[in-house]
Amino acid sequence: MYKSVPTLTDFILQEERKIKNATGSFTILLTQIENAAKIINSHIRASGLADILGKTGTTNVYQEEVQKLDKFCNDLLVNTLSTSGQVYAIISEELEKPHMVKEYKGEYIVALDPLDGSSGIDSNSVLGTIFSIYHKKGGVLQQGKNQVAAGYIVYGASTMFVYTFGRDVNGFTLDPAIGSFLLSHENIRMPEYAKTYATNEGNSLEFDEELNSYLSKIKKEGYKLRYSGCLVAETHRIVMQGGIFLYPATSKLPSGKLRLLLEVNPIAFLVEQAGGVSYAVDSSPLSIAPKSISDRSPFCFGGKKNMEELI
Ligand code: P6P
Repeated sequence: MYKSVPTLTDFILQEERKIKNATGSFTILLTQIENAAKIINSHIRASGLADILGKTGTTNVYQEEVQKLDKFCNDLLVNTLSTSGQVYAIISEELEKPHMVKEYKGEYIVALDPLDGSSGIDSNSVLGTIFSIYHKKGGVLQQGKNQVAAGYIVYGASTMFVYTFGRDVNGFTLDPAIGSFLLSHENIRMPEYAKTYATNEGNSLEFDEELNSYLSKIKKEGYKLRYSGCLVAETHRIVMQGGIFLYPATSKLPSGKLRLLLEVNPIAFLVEQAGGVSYAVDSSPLSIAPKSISDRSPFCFGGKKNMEELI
């Protein structure tokens, strides 16, 4: 008897059956994100061939150069989610203000980084998509602890869909032969301690003294540096193998660089569900009340013991 490995769709449906009076709305939403991820994956892997490489000549609200692939991914996700019938509003790194869905309004608000690490497109680096889902009743400026679900797609050696709906973290690997994400990493738990750190050492002249003394301490202890400039790539490595990530406030960026709603909160939510610890200024970023959709926050996360050592 062929024992089939659950697909992402099977898994979402079986989880839905555990929730009484579930309407299937969340299942449709997640499946639409999955569909968009498959299309993004095929474009990323073909981007060396199609004329989808390169810059659009425009910049986004964060004054970051918008690559053609960024725009493609954003437009695809916004269109897919807007027509899913499950979404009330979309917040995206590529949109100046929330996109309020006009027809087929749904119950959920989705915050997106459609293509994380896009500065690495032309160098064929690992890229990602980050998503964060809230109920609409709290509006677009909710604390990260209100998230219904959060996750990322990492376009690496293989393409994986990793997400949590607030209980545990599960990873699905795309099988290109059948075009389905298959459950490959059930209930992922982040290792409590590993001697690897990820930070942009190029900014260390702008780090505060305390942080620099922590960094020299761990270097003396033989930590390895692994840093790719793509939050999803760092997150996936640390979720799987342990370690610590730091993007602190610096003298040039006193609120840090990472976007609270689009990057910090979804990753923090997932990391904490995998048994890791996340930190903004003096506590988890999930309790920060956002003031605007473009809020930034200092952010560090890692294995429990790594974070105890830092804090
Ligand atoms: P830096 C990518 O642009 C991003 O938003 C995150 O994915 C990544 O962690 C960070 O910025 C990298 O920033 O300043 O080290 O290039």
